[in-house]
Amino acid sequence: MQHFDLDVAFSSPVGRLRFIGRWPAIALLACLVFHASARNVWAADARTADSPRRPNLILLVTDDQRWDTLGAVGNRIIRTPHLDRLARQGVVFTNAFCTTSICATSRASLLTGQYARHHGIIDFRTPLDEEAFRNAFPDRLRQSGYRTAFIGKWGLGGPLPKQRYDFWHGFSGQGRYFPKDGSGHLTHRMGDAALQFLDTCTPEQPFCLQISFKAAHVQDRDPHPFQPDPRYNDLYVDAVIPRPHSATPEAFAALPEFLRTSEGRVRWQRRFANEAMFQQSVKDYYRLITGVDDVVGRIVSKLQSSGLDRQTVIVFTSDNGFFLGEHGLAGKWFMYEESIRLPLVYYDPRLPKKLRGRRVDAMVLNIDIAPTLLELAGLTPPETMDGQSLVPWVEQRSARQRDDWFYEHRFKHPRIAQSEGVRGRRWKYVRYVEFDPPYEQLFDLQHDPYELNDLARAPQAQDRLQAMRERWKQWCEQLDATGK
Ligand SMILES: [Ca+2]
Repeated sequence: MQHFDLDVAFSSPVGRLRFIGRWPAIALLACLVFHASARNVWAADARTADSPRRPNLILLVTDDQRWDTLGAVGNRIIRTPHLDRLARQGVVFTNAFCTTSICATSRASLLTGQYARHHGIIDFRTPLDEEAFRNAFPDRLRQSGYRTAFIGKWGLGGPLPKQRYDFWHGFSGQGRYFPKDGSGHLTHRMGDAALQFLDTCTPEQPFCLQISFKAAHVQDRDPHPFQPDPRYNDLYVDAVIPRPHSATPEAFAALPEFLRTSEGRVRWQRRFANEAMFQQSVKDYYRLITGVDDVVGRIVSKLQSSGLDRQTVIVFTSDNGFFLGEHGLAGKWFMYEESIRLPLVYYDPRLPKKLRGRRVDAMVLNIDIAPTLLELAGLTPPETMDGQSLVPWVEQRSARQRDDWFYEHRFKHPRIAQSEGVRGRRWKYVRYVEFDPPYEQLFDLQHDPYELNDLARAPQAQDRLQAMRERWKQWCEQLDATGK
């Protein structure tokens, strides 16, 4: 601050006149020379010390990690000490959701800040088009001077966009936890790549690093679906994972037939069909997440040792949730809470103490991440973005509370019924759009948080059903009117 005050004294007319009145001409000349050099010194200082400097950004995205698999949100079995520490020193969003619960679509939403209806990615083959890339956060940040990096599962179709990043260590498709060359578990190797990138970072240029972990996604078409690093084999061996409240034959029997015969049930048979399978699958799923947590620890240590920690914001989330046997199902896709809720930890070392260690219960979405990163970088999100920045929630500035939001899942699969819906704070409306007439569900989340009692055909709920149906229609019209 002293520097700043001195600079003002020299710059202001009053300050100059005072000097001219007292000093001879030679002293005035010396003063002006000093003035010019002082301005440069103070300006350089301001860039590094008083933090008008833009923060580094790290976005960590896990795969298929459900919202409640962090110690920080009350899971007493899973071990995630490094993420828990970030949560204690940061902000946890306890009502975070994806607008589409499947890898490719949700990742496109993370990049572009858009609903699927707007970015148009509903399968694993279609790439983002050039305009979508240009409006996505990595391009915007790079164009504004950030050094950008991507590590891990790209998850979208088309050629890998290596040239759009300054540092690229991504892969297409699903990847393998254990590569044929025996070079170690994929999560650990992604951690190595992250440290390699951080080694090349300096305080002079802000960076944005996105790591998209494969964990805790299953290894598809493998007899052993959850494949953690053997170093975690001793973890959780004595734990007994409690069966989820809605993982009952009655809950399964209450589903419509197209869900009872869905891909969710096919995969349930392979993972959760009996108690031993359930314990094994969930423990391995937890081990995969603990592996990610260790990488988070390595990244935080590296930031500290390289002096970048005080200027680096870390946002941790997942692309979608995951059933662990609820309703007799596995996988995701459908609009049940287990499938659509995300973990979301936000850590900003620059936050004052009074803003740390808080929980925000406002409904926030995967489409909010991109505008958040842009706001942190001092950029205005492009008009294409549907989401809204999380920064006002974090800084306790006035933020617009969502009353509801739109869900859509239009991936074409013979055993995954396409759905749309509206998720309000209390009411959830689901519409399986391929049936004629559409099959609807209505849940009162306040009185039925496990979604065991579908009210869509209950006489007393018909007014509410009609209101939610109208809301769904309004959302469709609004999004169709603003999209391409
Ligand atoms: Ca996923």
